[in-house]
Amino acid sequence: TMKNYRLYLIFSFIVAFGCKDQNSKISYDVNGEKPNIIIIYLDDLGYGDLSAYGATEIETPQIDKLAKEGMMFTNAYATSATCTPSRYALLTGIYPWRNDDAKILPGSAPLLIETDQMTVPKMLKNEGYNTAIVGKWHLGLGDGNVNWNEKITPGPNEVGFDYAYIMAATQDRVPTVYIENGHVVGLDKDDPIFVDYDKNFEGEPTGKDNPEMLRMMWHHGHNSSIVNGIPRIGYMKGGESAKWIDEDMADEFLIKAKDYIKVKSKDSKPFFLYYAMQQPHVPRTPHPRFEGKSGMGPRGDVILEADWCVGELMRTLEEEGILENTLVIFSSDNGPVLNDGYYDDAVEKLGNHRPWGPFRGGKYSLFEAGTRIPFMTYWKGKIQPGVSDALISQLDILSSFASMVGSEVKTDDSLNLIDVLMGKSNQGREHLILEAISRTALRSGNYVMIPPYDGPAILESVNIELGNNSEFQLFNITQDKGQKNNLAQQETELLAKLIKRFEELRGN
Ligand code: NG6
Ligand code: CA
Repeated sequence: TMKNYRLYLIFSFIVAFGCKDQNSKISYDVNGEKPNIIIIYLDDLGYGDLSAYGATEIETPQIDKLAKEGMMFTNAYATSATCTPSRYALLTGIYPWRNDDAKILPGSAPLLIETDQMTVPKMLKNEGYNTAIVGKWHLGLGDGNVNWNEKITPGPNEVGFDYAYIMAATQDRVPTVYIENGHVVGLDKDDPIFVDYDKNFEGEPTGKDNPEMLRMMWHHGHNSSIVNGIPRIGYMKGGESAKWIDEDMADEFLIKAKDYIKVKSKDSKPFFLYYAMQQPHVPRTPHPRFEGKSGMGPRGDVILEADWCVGELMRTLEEEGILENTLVIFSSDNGPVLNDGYYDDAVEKLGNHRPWGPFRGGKYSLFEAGTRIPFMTYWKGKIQPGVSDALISQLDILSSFASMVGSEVKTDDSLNLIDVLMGKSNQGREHLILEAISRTALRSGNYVMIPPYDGPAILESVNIELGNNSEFQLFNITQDKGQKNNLAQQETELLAKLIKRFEELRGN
């Protein structure tokens, strides 16, 4: 009767559309389309740091625009809770825990990516792209014995970037110089640079011994060489004329990124730009234009600065007439931290701001805020505005971009989720391995399973819960975002299933 008929209709509807989704490509027909691609990547920006993601104490209108006019992802992950492993996986499509060397690197570390390894820029280059990185590298340079006064190689140019304008590691690590295609910018041959991560150079002041020279005080670590009154990690000597000015770094990277876009937008080739910004990583050094603007101290100020930079970059795309021909991805390399080694008021002036959003933990943590980050895709005219809760990882960028541009490249770890990125499908991953300082956990469906780990519950220096526990932890992350309710004792069957899956995925 009527009721049966209705059921029949619903049933046929499910059959028709359910099957279609699986078998045929009703979704975004990529057709090897080759738009320009820009990845805007922030450093330590938390899920809760943007007004689009619910922040009420800070306004980020430019980045919000990407979220509101593009697809905003609420279940997207960085591949690790720290920078080097996260960036390694972003560029290679390989889980960072497969590589024992993918840990936070000193500024003197050798190149982490093999020169014969596939990378996002290499894949795109093979498909006719011009490729560039502007900003933070932190994936090692050279062979472990770099002479900073000669051509520094191998580096980004050898793993797929046609153009590279980078800082070697982090803003708090030496050498504090820009490197353009392997050459230290502005270096005076008569004042060579030396870098050492073990011992100081004779007669050089340090943050530890010369506090009178500091304009930013160190809290933990960060007490080696002093550059611009800021104590750093590692020792450095010479290279005076090449040293960057911290307050100008945002402008410097922005200018290089804009210049690259302006030149390449006139080319027949498409381009790929990896714009790896330094904010809000320490030391937080806003340009005076942004100083005091957030009322939250330097951490808030540099987020406002980054927001402005993103607006300028987008304006450049518009002025060059390539907004409708450019796919922009915005994200962050890991979760947020307040005090990451300097006294800079990040804790004191936080007020009601919650950089970690509704989640537990932060940078370094296996809890959710370590790797759950803001992530959005924007492509004017091609991506319809929307919010997606599909499970997706930055790991998936390699295979997804490859499929978009008609390349065969993929890895086992990196899934082709181009339809999800384009907002045409909500079928994300079923599961994902999360990583934080070489420990791993499993996200599967609505659940997160964290196996037992030794080690402190809290990393005291930064005041962040690491996720370590002597017991298994199991959370329904959809309902229990703050990971307050450990279900491991009651959901024993589910736990066993997830442990098994975790072990299969990890291969042990
Ligand atoms: C840590 C630093 C921290 C930051 C981090 C790297 C100390 C005590 N702490 O070792 O300040 O530089 O490394 O951050 O030195 S990341 O975002 O590049 O992973
Ligand atoms: Ca980082």
